[in-house]
Amino acid sequence: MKPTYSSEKIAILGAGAIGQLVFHQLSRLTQGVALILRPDVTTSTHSSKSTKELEPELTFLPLSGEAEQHQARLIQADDKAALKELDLIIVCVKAYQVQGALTPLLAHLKTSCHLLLLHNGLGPHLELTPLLEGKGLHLGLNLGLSLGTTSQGAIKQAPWQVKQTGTGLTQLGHHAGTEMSASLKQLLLHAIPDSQWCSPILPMLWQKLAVNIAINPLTAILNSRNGELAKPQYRKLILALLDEVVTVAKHEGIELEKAALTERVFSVIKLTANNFSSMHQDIHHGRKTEIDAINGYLIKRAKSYGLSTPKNEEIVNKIIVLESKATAD
Ligand code: KPL
Repeated sequence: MKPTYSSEKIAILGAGAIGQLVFHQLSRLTQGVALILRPDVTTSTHSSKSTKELEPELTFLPLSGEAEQHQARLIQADDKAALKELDLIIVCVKAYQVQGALTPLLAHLKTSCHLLLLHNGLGPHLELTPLLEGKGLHLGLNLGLSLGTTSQGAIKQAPWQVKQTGTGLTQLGHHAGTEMSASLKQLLLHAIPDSQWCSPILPMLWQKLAVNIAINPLTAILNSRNGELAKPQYRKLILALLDEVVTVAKHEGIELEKAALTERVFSVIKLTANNFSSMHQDIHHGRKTEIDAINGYLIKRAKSYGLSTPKNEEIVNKIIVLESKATAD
């Protein structure tokens, strides 16, 4: 018999491909998972006055098996009563959108609400931790913050339709404030295939960061699929980027093993050889990239220790040029 988790009130902030994928995975086990309409975005789906009453049917096309439909409850960002009830908000917006999307909600959350950030790259947790602690103390809040990373793949085919494009490991773990309740952890780990709770979580996020540092910008610069990076002429540059990651991580108290990291990067290149990385796609579609939260994050952390990261700086500068051309077109 399927376990039920009816008492937990969960909402997802950011109805992109990963947000909707996680929505469906949770909705298989529990009813009433909500989507919070982002306060910093108005789209045609979000702008109608009647959205408060809307409960759209979302469609999920899993990798195998029949299409599934789950009904979502939409929560407006100013619906204080609905926000106050939430036990968990899973934040699935891009790293550079986290603060803008989350800050207006914080004052309306209940004392024990928990936040889980699930985005590529790192950085928002550093801005958020003092904000949460500050807000918490001031408002008597006791929020908790968990962080995660997922290698699952999905694409959004219509505003309320996602197709799963790949399976992959999801790693979640505690970062600050109150720990997530055991029942919420259990629900997440049952709902998301191939997911694990990691303690500590930061070393896992740094390993994923290293993969993104090595693959994403290079594929955008070369205008290539991930598999191109398996060619011997790119190995030296990839190793140099990873050297800088290992050095900065060490200053953060995180030991990354260079050989294992290199093996992981080349294994991802091989396993995703036919894919276009998310940064390649951002440049291709004229969107802002996540470079600030990926190679940019490494550079920022390096500077705080007086370290230099010339290879990563070179790469970031190239992406900035590409990004400004792409977004100007
Ligand atoms: O996470 C990725 C991304 O594109 O953002 C990788 C692992 C590089 C797969 O494309």
